[in-house]
Amino acid sequence: MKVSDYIADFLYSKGIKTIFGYQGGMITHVIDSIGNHKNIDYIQCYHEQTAALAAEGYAKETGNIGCAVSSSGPGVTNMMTGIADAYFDNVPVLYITGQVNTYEYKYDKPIRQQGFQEMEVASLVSPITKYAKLLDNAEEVPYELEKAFFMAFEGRKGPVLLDIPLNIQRGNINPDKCKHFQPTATKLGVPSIDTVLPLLEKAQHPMLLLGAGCNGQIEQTLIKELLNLWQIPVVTSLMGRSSLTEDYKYHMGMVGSYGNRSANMAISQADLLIVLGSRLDTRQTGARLDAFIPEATIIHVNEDINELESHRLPNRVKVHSKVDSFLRELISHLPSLHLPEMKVWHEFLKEIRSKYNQLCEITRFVDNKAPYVFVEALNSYTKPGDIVISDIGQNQMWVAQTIRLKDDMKYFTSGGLAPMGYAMPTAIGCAFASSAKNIYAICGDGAFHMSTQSLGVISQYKLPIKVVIMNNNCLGMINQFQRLYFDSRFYGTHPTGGFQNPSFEDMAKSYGLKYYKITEEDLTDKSLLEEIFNNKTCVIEYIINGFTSVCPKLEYDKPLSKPMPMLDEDEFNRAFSIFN
Ligand SMILES: Cc1ncc(C[n+]2csc(CCOP(=O)(O)OP(=O)(O)O)c2C)c(N)n1
Ligand SMILES: [Mg+2]
Repeated sequence: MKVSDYIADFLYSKGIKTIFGYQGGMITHVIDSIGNHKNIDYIQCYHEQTAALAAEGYAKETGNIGCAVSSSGPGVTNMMTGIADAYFDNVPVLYITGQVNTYEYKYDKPIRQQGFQEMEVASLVSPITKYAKLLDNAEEVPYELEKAFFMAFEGRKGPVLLDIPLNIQRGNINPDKCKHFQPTATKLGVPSIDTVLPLLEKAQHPMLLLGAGCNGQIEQTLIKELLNLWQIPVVTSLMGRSSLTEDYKYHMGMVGSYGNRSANMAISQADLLIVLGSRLDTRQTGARLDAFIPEATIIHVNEDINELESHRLPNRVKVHSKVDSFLRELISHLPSLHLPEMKVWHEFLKEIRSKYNQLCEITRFVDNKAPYVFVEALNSYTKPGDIVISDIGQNQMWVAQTIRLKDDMKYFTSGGLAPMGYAMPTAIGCAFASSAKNIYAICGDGAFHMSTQSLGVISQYKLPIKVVIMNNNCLGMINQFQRLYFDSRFYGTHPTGGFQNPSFEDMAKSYGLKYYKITEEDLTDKSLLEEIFNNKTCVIEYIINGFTSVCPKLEYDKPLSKPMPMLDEDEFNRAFSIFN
């Protein structure tokens, strides 16, 4: 059997029905076999970065593995942004890269390159993959595919890469005679939570922090079950943002450097924080680790032992466990626990939620409200089951702070690598993976410009994607930084600093896409918005005049409870007076 046909069959047997990629000489056999496979669609993505991120979107949406392919050399370097993104955000993706023929490959020769577009790949991507291998022996292909697939899901999920020379792709094997991989799963057993239970019984102000590890269906169901039994207040991380809808009474919002003020104020009063499936990075704790609930105990639940052991926060009880196993254990023990009542704690939180939620924040503190008003308007048009994806920059935080989730709605963004140009490719992957009727890809003008070739795929397949350009005519996130720390010298971020956008209207139209240009005034025109949001596929350019800010935003040396703009001391102290 031809190796490339075997690869296509294998991918289909693992439930992969769409594969994203970009053509090139060294991957032609693999793409030919995928294209010829009657049950797999090959999607030419017009940029390898688009393909790599689309495969991630596909994996996130299906809960299965995604797959992207590219040719050697520049094809691989273009894919690396997506590979790194999948690595930092724990997304299982199999990347298959073409390589020059084994007889052209330089191996250990002390030269830079022997074959045209040859590049050593496995070592290059090893820090951003869970497993990466050059397959220079056709007989090993079955074993390595099985191993790579296994590795992508083993423990903390992530990307894997197989680099396959052209002559191996076109070679032949007898799969029955090849070696196969025998997985030896290091399954995490049931966690011992005996040490944790007395902490729960002692806590007057317990709180739950939901991270990326809570986004799965199973975890979400268990969390709801837990909250039915125990009304413990909740905050989420950016990546755990869609693990719980905001209608839960004690959902305090998103925590962190750009978190909601309500969440950051609430968490500061917790005496016990149960962190589920989050690595507690500095975007959540703020850079002042010493000021992050120093008196509280943190129960840190994570399946990655290295995250538990390497973290710099001292006041943690480490629980090496998958989130679902921990939750099951916790739920089973709850009825026998004597948990302190939370009347005062709940009262305080209700007050904080009513005074410092994001809508209050916008009304009180945001000068240029236009971006937030748009997200608010979007909240009235999104429907259960929709997918909202935000890019990177201010737009990401406007959405994360303000979007309201409805049942089965998902919100995706990039947390670790945060590459501009994330939203449209990810939306493409989601569109091929799901039956969601509405997918919103919300981009900044900078990021849109950086990933415009994605419009080609969106238009070609008439994907149910509404692309929103939050056009503040600058690289807003960096521009806000320059206003804060660089005396408003706007190099590279603003028209006064040499930054210029093309006509997005012409761009959208050149791809044959329906295009709308709207401003804040148009947001009150219900029939116009109905018309726009009723489009299956379109580009919406939302013009934002003037400088824009994310609010609240934590300044570098401040504790989490005091984001900018800071409340005056009196008001701040009054907010916590219930405890005095
Ligand atoms: C590929 C890449 N380059 C640079 C950055 C650094 N960066 C983060 S946000 C940002 C500005 C984004 O501008 P825009 O897309 O217009 O979004 P806005 O902040 O204005 O909403 C930049 C340059 C990045 N995250 N990714
Ligand atoms: Mg911008």
